[in-house]
Amino acid sequence: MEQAPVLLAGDRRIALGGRAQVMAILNVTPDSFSDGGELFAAGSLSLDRVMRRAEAMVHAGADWFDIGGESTRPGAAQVTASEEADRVLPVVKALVERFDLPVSVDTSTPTLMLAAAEAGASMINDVRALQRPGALEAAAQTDLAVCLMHMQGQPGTMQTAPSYQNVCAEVSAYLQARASACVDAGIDRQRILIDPGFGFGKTLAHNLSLFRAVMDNAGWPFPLLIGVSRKSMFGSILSNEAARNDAKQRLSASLALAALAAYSGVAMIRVHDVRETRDVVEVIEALQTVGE
Ligand code: 7PJ
Repeated sequence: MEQAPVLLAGDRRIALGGRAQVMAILNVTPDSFSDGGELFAAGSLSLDRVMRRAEAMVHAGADWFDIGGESTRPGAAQVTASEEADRVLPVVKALVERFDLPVSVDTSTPTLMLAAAEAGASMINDVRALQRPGALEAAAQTDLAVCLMHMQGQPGTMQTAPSYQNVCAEVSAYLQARASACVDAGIDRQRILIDPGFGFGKTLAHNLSLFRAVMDNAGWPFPLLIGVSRKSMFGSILSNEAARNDAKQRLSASLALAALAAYSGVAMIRVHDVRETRDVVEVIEALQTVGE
């Protein structure tokens, strides 16, 4: 019999295959495109504001936190490893102390991966799929789960001229190769999630083709994490002027894809709007578990 899918994340064993997990985005950057700087007061990060936001997210039904200290928005200022760690680590420590939710750290920085593990984090979420020198080795030294995301190019320039022969085949092959590198480095297969990286070096057509491949469950080699919340692809699709110009006006669009992703069996959905997404995934779960 096939084993029930599970995600190993530190000392947690998280059952997959049921309701899609809701990962709550907590950006601790001053310049995020969708919730830029709200957690800052007088120019510096307010731990108090972060914890109040986190508490609201727990009440709203979050299953995970995802903490990011580097903005990957095109044109965002580069952050040094020590600035990134100064933003992220106090938050990870405070969240682990206060809540029972697993904490993911959105980073490509090997020293921060190790420090986050030490601080009690459960997952490394790397938009560069552990390609920075030392990142694979750092992740392998921990027992955290890893999310490997596909990106073409670098954040500053990735949207200039994205180009693929066959976007789905290329993204899938890349993620398979990065997962194999992880397994070769000693990372248990059950610690790995993969993510097509919506909006990271992709045109609207690329994003839509990839999402169709998610819906078709087209032989993805590992459980999927999906991040489409408030992304600019919706700005290009929608006729609604407000949503075209303002990321916060893209809730319904984000929920439409959250529903389809959940119905397609993705393991985790990374979102800003926790309550609304949790409602969606619970309805989908009811639909999928109803008796004959
Ligand atoms: C993603 C992410 C995503 C994963 C960001 C934003 C930009 N990590 N970090 N997947 N996006 N795994 O939230 O719009 O799509 S930052």
